[in-house]
Amino acid sequence: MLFDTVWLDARLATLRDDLPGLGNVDGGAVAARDGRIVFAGREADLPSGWDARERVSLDGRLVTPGLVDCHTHLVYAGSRAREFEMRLAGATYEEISRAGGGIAATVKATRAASVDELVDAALPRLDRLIAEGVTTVEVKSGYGLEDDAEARMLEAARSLATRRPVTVLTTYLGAHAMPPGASDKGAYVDAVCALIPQLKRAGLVDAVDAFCEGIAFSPAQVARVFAAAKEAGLPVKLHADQLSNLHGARLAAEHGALSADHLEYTDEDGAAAMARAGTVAVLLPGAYYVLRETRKPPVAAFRQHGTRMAISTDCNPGTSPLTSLLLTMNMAATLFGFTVDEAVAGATREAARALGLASEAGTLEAGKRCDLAIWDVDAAAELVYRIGFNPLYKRVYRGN
Ligand code: DI6
Ligand code: FE
Repeated sequence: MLFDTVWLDARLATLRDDLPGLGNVDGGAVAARDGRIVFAGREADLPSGWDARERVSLDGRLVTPGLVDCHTHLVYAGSRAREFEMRLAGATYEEISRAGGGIAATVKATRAASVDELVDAALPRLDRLIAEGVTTVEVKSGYGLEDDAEARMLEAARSLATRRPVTVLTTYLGAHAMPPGASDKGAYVDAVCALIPQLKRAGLVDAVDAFCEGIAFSPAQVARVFAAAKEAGLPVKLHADQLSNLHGARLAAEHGALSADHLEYTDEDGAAAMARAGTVAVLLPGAYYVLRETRKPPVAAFRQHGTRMAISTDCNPGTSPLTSLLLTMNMAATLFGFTVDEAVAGATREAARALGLASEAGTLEAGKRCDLAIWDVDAAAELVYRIGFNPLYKRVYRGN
């Protein structure tokens, strides 16, 4: 068999679901053809008579699947650094909101930006993720909150994938917050629902998200958005139980959502419902940290019920200005009690699952996209343990 490229003398963390731990393989090799993995396993088990256009020896380095950041608000304009200073000086989030800051400030700047300006603003953030081995990233809208601006955000997100070697999945989050100045939530939810099929027809959107919270949208309003998504043939996900328990986790599970995200206030019933539905728990320690939250997501209940757990940066200008998935892995361990295996799986296999990409990405297995992160470390624990250190040796995207 002729490979395009074969990587030899590697230690693999395959993340294969049928193997224990990280599915480690010592003395391993990965072979690629046409951008896909055609072999991942022990070098000694390579098919007899193989040949390759390119052979790369990795001198025992660790290979993981390319990292997957499955929940970001990477596309937005403006900065909220000044607000951060105000909060450090004692101002509350509500005071800043009333003074025109908060989400409204980002909405104002985002509405004023062209698609090109949104792309230019997002690229430095995307580049930080890529520099740490991210090969797939999800990007949400939700700072336009009017049809044209939401569409521009999604266009910018789509355009990122033409500017960098990375897979971008786009999510329409019209139900993120009420547009500044508007007060009729029912009417705004109608508008969100009406836009979904148009965005789908325009090829701008891969999934639909909503923010279920007292300060955002009620479970009944979210259910309407989900029904419109289903009608358009789009999968759904939910910002759920971040600040209070509105039973968003159960709501997401009942709608067969790909994921429910945040989940600090989720109860055991919600965790069990998610496990039954196969809805992934996406935990976002960056937002937990920035908000100085003290209530932790119910990790023990997720483990007990077998709810799959992913982690993500939640990169956004307000509550998680975070562009490091490695730091996110450390935070998940330090703040939420994740094991090393859970943290690595959470940023690879489970994050891919949260995007509906379980058959395409997230593990080193024949048939999947050949997206790799090659690390200058002795053990996977190094990826989780170190803070502010990037040991990426090389990133491979679709075999290159
Ligand atoms: N949850 C959050 O914490 C952020 N959005 C969301 O759905 C807040 C975003 C912001 O402040 O800009
Ligand atoms: Fe978010």
